[in-house]
Amino acid sequence: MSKIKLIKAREVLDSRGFPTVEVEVSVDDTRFAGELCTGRAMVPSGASTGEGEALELRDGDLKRYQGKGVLKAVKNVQEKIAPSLIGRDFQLQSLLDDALRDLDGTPNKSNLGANALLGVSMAFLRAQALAQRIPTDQFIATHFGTPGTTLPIPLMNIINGGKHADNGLAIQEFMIVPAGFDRFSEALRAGAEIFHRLKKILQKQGLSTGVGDEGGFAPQFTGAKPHEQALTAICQAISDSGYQLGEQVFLALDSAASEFTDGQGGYHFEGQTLTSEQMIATYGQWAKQFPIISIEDGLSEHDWKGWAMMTRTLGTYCQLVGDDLFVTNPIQLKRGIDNQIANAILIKLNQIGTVTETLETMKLAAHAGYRTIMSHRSGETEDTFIADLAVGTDCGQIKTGSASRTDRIAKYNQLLRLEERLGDRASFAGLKLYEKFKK
Ligand code: 2PG
Ligand code: MG
Repeated sequence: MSKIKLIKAREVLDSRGFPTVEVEVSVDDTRFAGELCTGRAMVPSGASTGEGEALELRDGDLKRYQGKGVLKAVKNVQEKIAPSLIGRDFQLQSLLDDALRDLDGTPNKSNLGANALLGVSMAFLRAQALAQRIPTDQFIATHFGTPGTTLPIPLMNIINGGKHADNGLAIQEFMIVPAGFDRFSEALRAGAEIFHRLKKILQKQGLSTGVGDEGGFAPQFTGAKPHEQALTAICQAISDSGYQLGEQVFLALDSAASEFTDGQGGYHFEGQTLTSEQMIATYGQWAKQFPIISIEDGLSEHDWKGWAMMTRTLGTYCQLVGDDLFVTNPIQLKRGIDNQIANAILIKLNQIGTVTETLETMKLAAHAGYRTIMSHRSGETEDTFIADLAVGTDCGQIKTGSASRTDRIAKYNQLLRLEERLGDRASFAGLKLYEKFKK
């Protein structure tokens, strides 16, 4: 690896128009003495965050960006991190990340901010890959010890609800899962075609086709069962596009259920307060009516008893994904594995704050037979790091929004480039990933 020469940070804007941290790390070029290789990275930001996430440092100065400025985090990079790292030669990404964690000194990065640390961590990785003339995804693959040739199944969030929209749907994400294809590019094409078809269906029903934070539609369904209306509209869009429902294209949900609890173990859902058992029964019923293959955060992050029940009840035929539940944290995941809670984990770099810890969590998941899904945040940027990370770790699934908004499409476009570059070596995760769950 090569010596760090420069670290620079700045405040930029994310897809919601709120500030976020961008970092540039420059290292010595391994081939040309005196030249530098510069890696740049931008940090995303969530809206429906898990309580156990690493701290995203915001200024709190209400005179700027409603308190959401990140100048403190930028200053921490420039004045606390840079002086201590510049001139050092970290032989491994993990050593750089250890140094960052030591500088911060807290378990949840609350001293310097996870947004400060993660920007440096990702930019350093990119700089090292550049210095060694290795594409970022392949550099990650070498580190992770995987082939780095699997293009992920896209979980495309085409109807947005919950905290990402303003339409009264409790459930945050209704995703299509185009898994039954030979290539990523074909799956993506199907996803985009279904998205466009859904627009026509919603228009016909007189519903709005404005999009939410992740580029999916955010219609205001007016019936008594708006969630079933959403699922029905999506199924129609899949069939009308000429794809086979439950053979080629499946459905997935992210309930983000922590957001609609009543604080006493109940769930506010379609005008009623439901128990955990009733929520599970609702999912079970839907899974009979619709080809739902994956449910994320189906219950609250505090409802571990409910989660155990849900895993026993639905876990044999459905991927059950812990997001707010596990917050990409190995300690939380270990607790889940030990108690047989969920069977998959959502992976978000900024929930834990460094690349190395993210990879550790993914390794732990893989060893326990849990699936891993690479994920964006609802507040994103044009940074495509997660596309490289998904391929570099062969994780098999990526959740990065709908077929609109450049912040989402940027990741899909990077995956198209990776598929092309890998050529014959590329494989698509495809149906085999869900073999276990197919009814
Ligand atoms: C989620 C994410 C991304 P947010 O809940 O999975 O879709 O949303 O970034 O708001 O936490
Ligand atoms: Mg989620």
